[in-house]
Amino acid sequence: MKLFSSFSKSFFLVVIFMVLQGSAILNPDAPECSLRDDPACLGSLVAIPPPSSEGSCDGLGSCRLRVLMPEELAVPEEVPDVPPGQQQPMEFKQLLRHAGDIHKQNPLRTRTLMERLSLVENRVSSMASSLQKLQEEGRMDLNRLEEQLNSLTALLLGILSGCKLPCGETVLKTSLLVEPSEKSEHTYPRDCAEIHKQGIQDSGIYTIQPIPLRQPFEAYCDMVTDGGGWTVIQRRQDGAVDFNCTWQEYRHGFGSLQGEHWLGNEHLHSLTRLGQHILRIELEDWHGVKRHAIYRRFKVASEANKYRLTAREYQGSAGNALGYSRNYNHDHKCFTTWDSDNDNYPMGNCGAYYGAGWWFDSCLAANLNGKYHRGRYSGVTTGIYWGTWYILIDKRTNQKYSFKKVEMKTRPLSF
Ligand SMILES: [Ca+2]
Repeated sequence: MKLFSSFSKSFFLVVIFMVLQGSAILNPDAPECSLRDDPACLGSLVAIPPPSSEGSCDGLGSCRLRVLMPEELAVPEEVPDVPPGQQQPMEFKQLLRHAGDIHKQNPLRTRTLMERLSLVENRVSSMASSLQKLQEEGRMDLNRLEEQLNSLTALLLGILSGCKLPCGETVLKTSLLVEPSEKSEHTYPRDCAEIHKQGIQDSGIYTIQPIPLRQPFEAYCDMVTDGGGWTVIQRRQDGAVDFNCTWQEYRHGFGSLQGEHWLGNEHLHSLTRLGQHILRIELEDWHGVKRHAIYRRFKVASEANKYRLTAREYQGSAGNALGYSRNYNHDHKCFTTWDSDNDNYPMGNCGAYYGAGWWFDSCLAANLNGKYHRGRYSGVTTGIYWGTWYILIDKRTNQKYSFKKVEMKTRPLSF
């Protein structure tokens, strides 16, 4: 809840900040609005000082920001030229930096609060999609962004406190437009960690809702292991479920939450899209020996990005098979199934060859969605495999080893 609220709040504050600074930003979702080439577009973005009533705040559209904080609220007169080569979408940090440069280089002029708030309303949706895209691509550190934006809250409060009611009402209205999801439709806990924080410590199946307004779904919560609060995303234990499934099956999930299952790539994305999350992998061999692997940076991208895996900062006892070597590295790899080849192997489909959906490289140092063999087996390495614990091939017997039990689970890093 907190992270999502912060994210929504961040959108709002970012846009407020941009507008107050009077700086135009490139919006990758609105290419028709070329700040450099389109005079009409420029005109709509440049501040126009009011003809009279400066310093007053006596009604809608007449508030003067410079009455409150003249230095801080001064804005550049013109939208700056965009440096060659930077007309494509920029990272958010670059946008902020670019805005700072503008402020220093141009003459200053003010605009009314209502004009700025109007721009806020118009830009929220496109900014939201832009920032969401950056977040999904892992190019924006939400926590750092939140810190930066929190410092701007005082500025916004200063505006509100200095204006009469109509201004405040407009800001509140804009706020409602920006944060609809925060105020409703979040009827279930975000994940198992949130359930655990409510004092529930019994493992089992619960309904969770990582994203407000979207359909809630069920997941198995491990409330015991290492402090509990884990949302289980995969389990293997008896071979009851065939994991050689299609893209759509992996997308939605399959199996039984009580037993073997894959929670679903769409749900993995929902659970990990905002904030920082841990991936915990638990392995058990056929002698009852247990080991685990933890990745303190875990994320699954959207379907548009082929559910690309982020699995970094390993800890544990089973070895870092997901980051085995330069040539066998599952981090930052897309998901592949037999009917959707997104792997790094140009000569074929790793998913089809090894009979599993997984974040294949070219092809594997780990595959926990492989076929359920009972211990050792021969032939193609189709089993449940973790290359840093059991070697791929036993040189003595020429056999491979598959695990008895596997669980994959996630929870927020800040749990
Ligand atoms: Ca391929």
